[in-house]
Amino acid sequence: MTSPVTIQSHGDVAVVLVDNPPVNALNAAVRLGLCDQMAQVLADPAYKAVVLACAGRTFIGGADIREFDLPNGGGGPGFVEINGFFENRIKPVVAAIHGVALGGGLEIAMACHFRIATRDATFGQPEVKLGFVPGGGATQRLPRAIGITKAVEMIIGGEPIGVNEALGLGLIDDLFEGEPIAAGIAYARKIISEGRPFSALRDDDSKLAAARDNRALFTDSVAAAVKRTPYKETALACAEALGWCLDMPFDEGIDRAWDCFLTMKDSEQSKALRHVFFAERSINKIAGVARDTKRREIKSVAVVGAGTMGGGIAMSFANAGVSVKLIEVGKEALERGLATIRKNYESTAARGGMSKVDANKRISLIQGDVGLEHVADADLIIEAVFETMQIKKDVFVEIDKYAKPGAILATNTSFLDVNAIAAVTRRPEDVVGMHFFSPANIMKLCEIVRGKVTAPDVLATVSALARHIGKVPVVVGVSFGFVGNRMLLPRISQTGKMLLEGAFPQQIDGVARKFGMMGPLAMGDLAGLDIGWRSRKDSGEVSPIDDALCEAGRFGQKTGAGYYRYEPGSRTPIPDPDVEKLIVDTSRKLNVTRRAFSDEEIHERLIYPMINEGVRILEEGIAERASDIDLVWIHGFAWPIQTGGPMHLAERVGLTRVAERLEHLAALDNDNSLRPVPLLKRLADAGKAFVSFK
Ligand code: 3H9
Repeated sequence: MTSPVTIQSHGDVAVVLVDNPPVNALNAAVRLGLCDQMAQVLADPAYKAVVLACAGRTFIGGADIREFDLPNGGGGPGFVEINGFFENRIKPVVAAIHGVALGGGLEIAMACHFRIATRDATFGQPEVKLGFVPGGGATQRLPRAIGITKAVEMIIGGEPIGVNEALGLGLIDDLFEGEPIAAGIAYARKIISEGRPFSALRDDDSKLAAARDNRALFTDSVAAAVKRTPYKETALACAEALGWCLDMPFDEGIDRAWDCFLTMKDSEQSKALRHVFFAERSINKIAGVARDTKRREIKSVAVVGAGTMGGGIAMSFANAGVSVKLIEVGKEALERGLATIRKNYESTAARGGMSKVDANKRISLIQGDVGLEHVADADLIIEAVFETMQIKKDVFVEIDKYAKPGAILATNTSFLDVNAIAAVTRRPEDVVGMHFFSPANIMKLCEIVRGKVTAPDVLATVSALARHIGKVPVVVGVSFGFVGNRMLLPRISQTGKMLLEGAFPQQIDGVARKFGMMGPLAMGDLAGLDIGWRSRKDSGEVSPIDDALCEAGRFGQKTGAGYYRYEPGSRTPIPDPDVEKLIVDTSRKLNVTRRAFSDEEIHERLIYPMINEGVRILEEGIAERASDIDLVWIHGFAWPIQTGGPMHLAERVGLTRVAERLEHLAALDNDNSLRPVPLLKRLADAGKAFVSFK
């Protein structure tokens, strides 16, 4: 088998070239190839210097994450051995970097004596986002390269930096234009001709001196970085490993960090985060849409409806630097919408969340117009009007009248039938759902709802555009509530039932919070209880506790009281004895005997019926993959990413156990709707995973 690592001989310079598309990940073959080829070039007296470069679109994107689940990590040499070759004291080694140098990629580059890069290169240690500390030496070399404070920021923050910063910090030595191989050779020749001394970061503690003298430099930067990250547990482990570079010899720090990496990569949390990493890549593969599908050109975007959702959607575009037109049917509604947007940006700027200049720039990217005829020049029109079928249909008839041929007509409906909306137009193939989640300028999810006849290029175009504005586009099918809201319904029903039968809001929310999510009742208060109440009045449905709260004028945060009470100006929910009384009275009125709920039962009732609905969604083909459902919940409902989403969690708990507990709940409540759906039973009985279902 040919090795993905080869040697190119250029006189007295050897180029060690990695060619392992798509991102030159360090799998076992690459690691072995690096060791073999480096051993060879170091031993060959013909070479005075070595260049490490990569073929394809990027330098090394990191360790091959797919190998982490293999026995023995896929085999092959480890990082200590590989880095030893690059860090040799025999010949200078230049890393010529283009694209990204991430994780193990940057770690190998730091073992080289010199690093040069193209202007568009980026450098980072994203391991924290995968649930482990960097294992290939970054915790010991990065602080020696750029100082401990910045190293803490990069390793705990996990965000990459660009070349200007890297150059300023001394992470790289120079920039180059053009091809990495030619540039690497030229740089190596310069070193040889100048007889430039070379040394390894392991031998240079100069940038550690300040923090060794004043520990607070380290501890303060750790405290600030840990405060900002959602990955607290891993961040603390990274901090501990970084501290070793101040306290112990280099080799000991390297060995301990490696051991720490090995343990952490096998944790449930890391498995879940890796699942999310691959889930986020797999959404690019849409059934029936070829990867090279030609996308429509989107030069101008219009959002119809300047309410909360419309405004949030417009802000999402402006935040990504894309100009957008906000359209209303009346001047007053438009002005109110634009004023809210302005206020949002100004208050973010006042809090220090962005500069005033930036806020003004974003405000100026949103232009308002009155009248639906103004959609005429838009390539994409996103409707975000009131959630009523007749209103949506009326608006689509109008949009269809004015929109130019080839324009994409998207609806932001959160529940309604996209096919019925498409059917009122003369171009149903151009109609698609783009379901943003509230607050639309913050939440990353966008459910791309595929209608019966939505054209493949429409799906490809809106998915790419959503990605361009920083959203996570998940293609879903038409169904009441699509994926996210449909799965929310069983949770709402279980929550109402538990309240009526014996639990109080703070207990239910406490269980959800412990799991890592906002409590469903505090969330209800935030969203406003009156919205559901009004629509139940129209439909004749009842939700006894919610209805009783609304009848008492408790609409949630907006009235200072809902499931909780709120001090003026505060969003902190405070348990309220009046609510407990109202709940107990409602139970009594309905002759429901109250009982105690254990936290475990609450947890199961909140989560397992949702999972059951998720499996039904999968079985019906409304979601293409179980991992798509996980992304919907992580990016649309702030589901704790560390658990990998509801479907991943179900697999880790065991599908058999989930099915058994659902049977138990169904029997307890005498409620067949809680019984495990056939696919769940089938997979559980066969010991199979969701991925086996097609
Ligand atoms: C690490 O290095 C640990 C160290 O401390 C060492 C410890 C000893 N492995 O994102 P894309 C696949 S941990 C395996 O669409 P882009 C990806 O799944 C690692 N596969 O492209 C996709 O496959 P497919 C630290 C990987 O241009 C294809 O490549 N490194 C890996 O938008 C294209 O990916 C990271 O966390 C990988 N490491 O972005 C970096 N990376 O086509 C993770 C990618 O079948 N990677 N794939 O769907 C990234 O951030 C982006 O992929 C990158 C390219 C910026 C590199």
